Amino acid sequence: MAIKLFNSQTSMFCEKVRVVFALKKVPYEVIDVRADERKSLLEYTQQRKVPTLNYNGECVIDSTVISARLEKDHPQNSIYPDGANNKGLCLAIEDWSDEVLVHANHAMRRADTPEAKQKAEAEWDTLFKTLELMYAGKKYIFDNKMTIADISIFSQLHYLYTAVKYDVPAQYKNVHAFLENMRQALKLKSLADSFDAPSL
Ligand SMILES: N[C@@H](CCC(=O)N[C@@H](CS)C(=O)NCC(=O)O)C(=O)O
Repeated sequence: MAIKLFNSQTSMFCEKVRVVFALKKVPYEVIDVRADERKSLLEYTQQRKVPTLNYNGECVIDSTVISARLEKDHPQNSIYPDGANNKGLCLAIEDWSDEVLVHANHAMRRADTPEAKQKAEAEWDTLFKTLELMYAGKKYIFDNKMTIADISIFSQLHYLYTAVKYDVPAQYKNVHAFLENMRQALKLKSLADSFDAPSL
């Protein structure tokens, strides 16, 4: 039985999972949920969220759970850093990115008045300052190893750039350097491209 990913090409959480699949070189089939307005997803799971996996017959929902599950069965090219302390920190950053950066993304995307835009920019500014410190003098959060923390952060920043069409201000040099490192590692021609490579 094949692994099937219920996918939306524009979802940041689906992109996160596609990167994990690619890093681990695990083959999978894509089911585009937009093709039938999520009908087959609803039939299979009784819920609307992607990414969802039909993992050899087992239903796995949520990018964090899917990533952990892939790691368990396919430990090659681990998405976690070495050591228990670093793994805990990595999981906390993954969660922060998935819950906090996504909120700022939604706020920016939905901002339809100058006041709302200003508020969303202020929210992002605080987050960029945090990210700028996280990436100071480092290629990835855990030095030279790309982990799920970087992948989660990248998928949110990439969504900000591509779907929300908001550029990271030039002053955040470490954030720009991180985006460029990820662009190269994921073999994207440009940051405007969505990541859909089957393997890296
Ligand atoms: N925490 C979940 C979030 C998933 C999520 O919010 N997916 C969005 C797309 S980015 C979705 O499918 N929303 C459709 C809906 O809620 O109806 C994860 O990490 O997978």
